[in-house]
Parts: sequence; C-alpha cells; structure tokens
Amino acid sequence: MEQNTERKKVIFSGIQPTGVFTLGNYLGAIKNWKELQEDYNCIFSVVDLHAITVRQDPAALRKQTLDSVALLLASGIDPQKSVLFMQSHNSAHAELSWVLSCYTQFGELSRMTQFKDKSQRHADNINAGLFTYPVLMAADILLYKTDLVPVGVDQKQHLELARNIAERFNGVYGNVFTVPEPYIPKISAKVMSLADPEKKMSKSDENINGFISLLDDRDTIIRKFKRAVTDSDTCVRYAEGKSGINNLMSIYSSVSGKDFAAIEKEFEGKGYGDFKLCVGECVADALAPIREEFAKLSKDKAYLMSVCSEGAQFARRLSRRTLEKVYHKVGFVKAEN
Ligand code: AQP
Repeated sequence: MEQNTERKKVIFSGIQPTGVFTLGNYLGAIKNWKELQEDYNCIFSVVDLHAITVRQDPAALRKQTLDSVALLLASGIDPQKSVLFMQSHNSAHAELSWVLSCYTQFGELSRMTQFKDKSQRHADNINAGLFTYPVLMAADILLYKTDLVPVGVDQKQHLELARNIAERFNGVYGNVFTVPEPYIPKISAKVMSLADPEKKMSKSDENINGFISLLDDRDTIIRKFKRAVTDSDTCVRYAEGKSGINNLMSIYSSVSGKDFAAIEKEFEGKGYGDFKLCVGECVADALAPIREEFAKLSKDKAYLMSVCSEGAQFARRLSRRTLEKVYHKVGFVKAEN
C-alpha cells in the first residue's frame, strides 16, 4: 500500500477460500473491490480461518487458498495499491477474536441467520467456530481501524454485531475501536443460483450447474446458462415471480452495464433461448481475461507467496497497535520481550 495514501479511509473485506470463486463472488464483491482500491486504503484477506468452520480437506484448502490469491490478482487486485494477505498469517485475528468473544453475548450469536442456515446445511458438524464466526469477523474488521466494510445483504447482520461489540467495548474502556460503517457499493448484485434462483449462488454448492466458476471455460459457461432454470413465460422482462429471468437480467445488466429497460428492448420479440445464449456469451467474454491471467499467475507460487508475505507483514504491523491497546485495557501484563 502506498505511504502517501495514509489519510484515505480504510476498507476491510475478506473472502473464504472454500472453493473456486463464483460469478456471485465476482459481481457481489471482487469487481467492486477492484474499483475501491483507487479511492480507499483497502485491506483484503483470504479468510482461511473462517473456512474451517465447515470441514475442509487440508490439501484442497491449501490449493484453494493459493488459487484464491491468484484469482484476486487476476481479477485486478493490485498489491501496489492494496494489502492482500492470508488471514492465518496474522495471528492477531485469532487473538482479538478470543477477547471479543468475552464481550459478545450468547443470545446475540444465537440470532445470526447465517449460523441458523449453515447449521441446517451442516447438521453433522455444528461446531463452536460456526457459532462464533461473527466474532472472528468483528476481529478482522476492528483490528485495522476499519472505517468502511463493503457488505452484501447477507453480511449486514454480522456487521451490525461487529458495531455493537465495538461500541460495547468502547463504552467500558474508552475510545479503543473505530466503529465501522457499512459501505453499500453503487452497483451491487446478489447473484442467485442458476439451478435454483431462490437460492444464493455459492461456490460450495453441490450442484455444479448452479454456479458459474471464474475458471469455467467458455463452452461450460454457455452450457450452464442455456440450462438455467426460468419460467414458462417467453417474454424477457423483469417482473415479480420470474426469479430465474430476473437473475439472468441482473447478471447481464451487471456485466454489460445495460439497464433493464434496454435489455427488455434488446430482446423484444425474441425468446428465452436467444437471451440465455447472449448472457452466457457476455459472461464468458468478461471472464476470459481473468481465466487467462489466472493460468499464468497460478503457476508462479513464489510470486503469490511474496505478495502474501508482504501483505501479512503490513497487516501485522497495522494490527499490533490495536491488539496491544486492547490487551492493556483489559488488564493483561505487557510482555517484556
Ligand atoms: N451469490 C452472491 N451474490 C453476491 N455476492 C456474493 N458473495 C458471495 N456469494 C454471492 C459475496 O462474496 C464475498 C465473499 O464471500 P465469502 O466467500 O466470504 O462467503 P459466502 O458469502 O459464504 O460465499 P459463498 O460463495 O456462498 O461461499 P460458501 O459456499 O463457502 O458459503 C462476500 O462479500 C459475499 O457477500
């Protein structure tokens, strides 16, 4: 991160290496991150600590974490402008999370809808980490004196909790934490599954036809869009009860920059088949350069690791002061070495 950007507001955002990023991750988060780094001090983390709240295969997690770094770089995250690091490389996240968990109520965590959803989906592994996930997320944010956190609708509740924890702690110990505000991007899309448009598109979906991975090839992307679940109407228009078409229109709009009226006009008199093919081709064109860049970057592990170690050093430096202050406030004796 450039030194002369010190007075810019700080943005923190994380992404879990739980699989190859999807079009949902891209349109809902990464594409905005790329733009934010021009105007803010951005800190982006591949949050591997969060990922193990759901059982992961160790070798696969290592690969996915490195691939996630390569994909973020391929998508335009610039290590000259932003801090990019792996969460487990800065132990301050786990340390602050413990302290904050002692300032978070059981009842608050019980109300988190993501916990309810994920414990239903992973009924055989409802572990304590899944329950305290939002506390770790609060630590991620509060460590860096974050001013703004880009959030999708799904993360609003967690950010609200992070704000409550910060305010509670500040209420007891004085002004320790910056209370973060949500950052609502100008264009923010919630991308739904192509196989079940009532459900969010997710990288860990067992049905591979539900999501577009950023590494899917052109033919696969077009095939998945052709198969996308729609309705029995034939007219391309945005309307209630047409969640499949609405989702495809949002995706097309997000990728092409055209608004819904222009899209409806473009497909006047044409059927769903033409529309799906066009959306598929448009997405394939947009993702092609990312896939090409990824192919180069992912082979260069030394480069990926050098970006991450530089990022982690920066992150550790930034967070050390917050953690020391917290330790002092709660009454820990300062270590002498
Ligand atoms: N479908 C989506 N539409 C819009 N935004 C999305 N995001 C995720 N899916 C969509 C945004 O991507 C960022 C990183 O998400 P994450 O990987 O940390 O966690 P997630 O939201 O749980 O993403 P997935 O793909 O659904 O992961 P799994 O399958 O592991 O649970 C966040 O800003 C999120 O809003």
